[in-house]
Amino acid sequence: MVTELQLNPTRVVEDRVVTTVCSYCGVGCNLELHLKDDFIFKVTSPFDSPVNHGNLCVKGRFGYDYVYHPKRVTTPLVRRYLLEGKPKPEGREQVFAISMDGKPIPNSQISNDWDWVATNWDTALDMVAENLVRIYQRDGSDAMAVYCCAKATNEDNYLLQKMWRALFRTNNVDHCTRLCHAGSVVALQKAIGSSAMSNTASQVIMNDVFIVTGSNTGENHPIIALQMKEAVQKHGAKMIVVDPRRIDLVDFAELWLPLKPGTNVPVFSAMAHVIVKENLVNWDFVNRRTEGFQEFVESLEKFTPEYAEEISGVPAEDIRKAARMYATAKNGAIYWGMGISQLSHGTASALALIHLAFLTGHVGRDGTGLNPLRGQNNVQGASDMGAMPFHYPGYMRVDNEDNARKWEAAWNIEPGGLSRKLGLTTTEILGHAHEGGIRALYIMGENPMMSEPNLNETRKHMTHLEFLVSQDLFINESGAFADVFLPAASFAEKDGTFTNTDRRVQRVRTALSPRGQARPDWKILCDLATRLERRLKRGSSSKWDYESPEEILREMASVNSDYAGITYERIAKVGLQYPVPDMNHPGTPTLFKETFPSGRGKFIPLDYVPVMEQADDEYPFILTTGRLLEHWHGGTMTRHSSLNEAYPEARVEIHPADAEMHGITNNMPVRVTSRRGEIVLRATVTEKTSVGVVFIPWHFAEAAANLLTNDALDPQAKIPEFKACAVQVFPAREDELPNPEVEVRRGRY
Ligand SMILES: Nc1nc2c(c(=O)[nH]1)N[C@H]1C(S)=C(S)[C@@H](COP(=O)(O)OP(=O)(O)OC[C@H]3O[C@@H](n4cnc5c(=O)[nH]c(N)nc54)[C@H](O)[C@@H]3O)O[C@H]1N2
Ligand SMILES: Nc1nc2c(c(=O)[nH]1)N[C@H]1C(S)=C(S)[C@@H](COP(=O)(O)OP(=O)(O)OC[C@H]3O[C@@H](n4cnc5c(=O)[nH]c(N)nc54)[C@H](O)[C@@H]3O)O[C@H]1N2
Ligand code: SF4
Ligand SMILES: [Mo]
Repeated sequence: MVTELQLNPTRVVEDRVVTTVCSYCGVGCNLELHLKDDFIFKVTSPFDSPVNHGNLCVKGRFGYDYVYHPKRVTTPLVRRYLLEGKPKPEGREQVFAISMDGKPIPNSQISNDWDWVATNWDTALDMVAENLVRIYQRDGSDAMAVYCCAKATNEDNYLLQKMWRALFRTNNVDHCTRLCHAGSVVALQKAIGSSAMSNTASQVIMNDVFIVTGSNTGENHPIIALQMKEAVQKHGAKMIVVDPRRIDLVDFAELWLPLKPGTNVPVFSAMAHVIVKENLVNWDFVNRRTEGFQEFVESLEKFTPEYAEEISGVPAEDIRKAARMYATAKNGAIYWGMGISQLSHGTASALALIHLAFLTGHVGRDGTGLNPLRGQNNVQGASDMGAMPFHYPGYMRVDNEDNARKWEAAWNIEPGGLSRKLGLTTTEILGHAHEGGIRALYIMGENPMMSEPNLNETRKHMTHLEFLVSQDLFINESGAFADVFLPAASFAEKDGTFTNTDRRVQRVRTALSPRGQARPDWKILCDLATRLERRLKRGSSSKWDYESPEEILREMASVNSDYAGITYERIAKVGLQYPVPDMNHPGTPTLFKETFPSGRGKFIPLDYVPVMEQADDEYPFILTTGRLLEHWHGGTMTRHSSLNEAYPEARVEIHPADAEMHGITNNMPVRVTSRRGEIVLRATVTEKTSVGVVFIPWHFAEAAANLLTNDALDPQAKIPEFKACAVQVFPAREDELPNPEVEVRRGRY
């Protein structure tokens, strides 16, 4: 039946069509899942969707089949040693070598006590509750940490952070936003007091000039890229691309500034320098809406276009041109991504962009804006829900007494009960995994063993945890270290909401019954929290017996006014863009029309700080890592999907001039080494990358780019420098290439 449906989807008459939201990127495309016999045989999109107007990229259209993959885990799993009440065996370092079906790899010295054993929900949840409470009662709040999940719904994330804060009284709560737009978030918070995208993505057709920088929009936000191309081709807008790679948008750009990785601050500060020197400043905006201009202008003196050219390699004249184009536009806007934030000076890079908008007044009107393109389908929502160590839902600081009191009242907790101490970030949590530090970690839908930098270090940290729970669809590279695995329902098997990159809260709907015994995240969490509450025996208890996800959202919205006017009924067909302060409010497509949340926008003088690791004789290339259209992050979803056939193996991009010098030809296996690790993969010789820079996508476990990357952090945002480290590239032999069949789920460590 399945095969017939797959082969002839156009001839099948569906039983029903369920409207929902794509589970991949932050664009938040609306999907119609066409079902026959509990099977999705086709995906289309409504033409009247304001987000994607009937368009979908290859992931939305074809990438959902991970839902049916035979390796999805469909029963709770616990390690044999736990089930048999034995002490935890040695050899945690080896655990990752246990294959997906639970059988130890032959010849390994791994104890059978590490076997996964399938069990029922009651047993698994009791074991989780028992161990978490044991560790908490022994070591206190500082021993507990949780990773929330930007793939899961708002409701799932709200509950998980509530559970950690209310029950374990800690703010050690974070998620992948730390590895992503943390630099942009800190910069925007400092400069204007808000961190979401200011405008709506589809307003790009109202721009006459727009800058796209550090964003490979064509592969990573394809439907927004479609609108950018439309803006250029149908509406006469001029696009400026600032990116070291020749990404596909360059073909549509008026101007391309191919800067060296890590040189954003000099390039954008030089643009500011030109705007000031040539008096292209919007004085009315600067005077009315900003502060700190004078000191900022003094700091710009050194950033001449010639100085920026020397550092970045971008011709001074092109920097001048870009500055004039953006400053003299009627509606200018900036769209940015990871090439800005994932640097050890990510905060400064984002501030350099914010300054340009302040100088020109290109913010606070339709068709302008400061637009960090958010990555995961629900990273905006997870952040809004308080899945972060410094904030409750609604960006209410945890160290503010009034905020803490509000949430104590909402969660029925005694005054003073919630922790006022800032929690640890994702990039700090594993580093604190040792005696006297973090002992228990709960991971809902993340994969640090692929997504964190310097994986050889990360692996050591993982082995130092006393108790690890993984709640996911698959046993990913991190789940391989877990003590208990809880199988979650996928996006197609649950109800809830996702909030997309332009703050649009949209309905996610159940289309399928969960596979096997898998359960929606929110249900698992309600059940677990009830057990924890019972064991903790506190005087009062918070609410955990929710009937529906909507009840969860309403609880959150009763304290977080941004979501106050959002109900499932109101967003049944079209999502609402928050802030939606009351039930009659139509939503807010454009922010900051009158003022910024912090009042005036703050100019913050900057210095140029180079990337942490420079190319040298030993490691003569700069490695930059990023993404491919067909794949997603650590590959847990797309490598368990037919999309894997479209791009089955890891490849490193190298410029023809560099390839020739190092005796490398197209398709040749090469070994790439850094001070932290090495991988073997095939080379693609291409001018898409520039001289001295190699590019590796980080989707492939058997050649994991993060074995090479540097774990140096931005001191303010704590985001790692994923976009630049020094590497060497050597020719290698065919037989040194990893075999993905054997190694994909184990990783080559
Ligand atoms: N297909 C696909 N789509 C995705 C994802 C995925 O895994 N696969 N992930 C999602 C997520 S979570 C995110 S955060 C987004 C990320 O989307 P993007 O921000 O587009 O992500 P990247 O591919 O990491 O890199 C962005 C660009 O930064 C450039 N760059 C590198 N260094 C510098 C620099 O120093 N300065 C400048 N100005 N540019 C630089 C790179 O050349 C690249 O073009 O994508 C989302 N969409
Ligand atoms: N070198 C390098 N490293 C990077 C980056 C880079 O550009 N370069 N980018 C960084 C960025 S921007 C990001 S956002 C992070 C992402 O890092 P992670 O969030 O760690 O990566 P994902 O692979 O997206 O992990 C998502 C997991 O959620 C699971 N999942 C999917 N749906 C559900 C659900 O409904 N419920 C549950 N419980 N689980 C679910 C998936 O199976 C998968 O295992 O990586 C960062 N790492
Ligand atoms: S653009 Fe993003 S949201 Fe839209 S279909 Fe592609 S992955 Fe899904
Ligand atoms: Mo991201």
